Amino acid sequence: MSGTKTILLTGYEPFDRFPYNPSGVIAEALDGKELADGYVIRGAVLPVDCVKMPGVLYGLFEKYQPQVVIGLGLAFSETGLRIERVGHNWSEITGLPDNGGHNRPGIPLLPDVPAAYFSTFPSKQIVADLLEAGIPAHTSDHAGGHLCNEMLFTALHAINAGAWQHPSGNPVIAGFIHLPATPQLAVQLIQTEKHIRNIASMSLDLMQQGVEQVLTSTIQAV
Ligand code: PCA
Repeated sequence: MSGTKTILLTGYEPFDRFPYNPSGVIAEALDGKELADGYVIRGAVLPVDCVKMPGVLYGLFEKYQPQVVIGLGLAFSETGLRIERVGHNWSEITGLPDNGGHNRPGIPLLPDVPAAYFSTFPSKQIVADLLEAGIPAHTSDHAGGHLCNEMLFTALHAINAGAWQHPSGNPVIAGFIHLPATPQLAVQLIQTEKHIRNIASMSLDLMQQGVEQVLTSTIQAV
């Protein structure tokens, strides 16, 4: 179902050495939830595959025609909700390959387009509202070189290039949130990865409450 007041909320499937990804779990849990002012969340889980992901994301945009597009992803050593302000035209997947078996040495995502775009959600207000709600959060100007940055850059480029438009004519708002590990995931990694001795974590409930707060702060700015 699409509508003029749709928020597309994406998360990711498990990847790398993480058997669980809170971002996909939260995106699915919030699917169908109604927020203030008639906004409805459409949640979806993206593949951690640098070749397939952009096509899946474009398909979701076509299907839902959202006014707001927010991505979620796991940043396992993070200490709070990390509000990403910049999507870079860069892809660097070293170490373990993505779920499609791809590594990337460090290449532009798209040739002949800008090096970066700014997120368009109200990042400062979002952090202020999260802190006010008692949820640790901070802004970040680098979303990494993996699939999370690719999602943010792909969305911002599609909007800036005019490929993604909302029926109302209002610009589509986009941004990305990195999430910490859950306590369960932190324990699992400490037990199984020799070099990991401590990892910050946050309960899934608190993260989900934080994500809802981000969406509420964002629609107030539309
Ligand atoms: N986190 C990775 C990709 C998928 C995810 O959940 C990232 O931070 O890029």
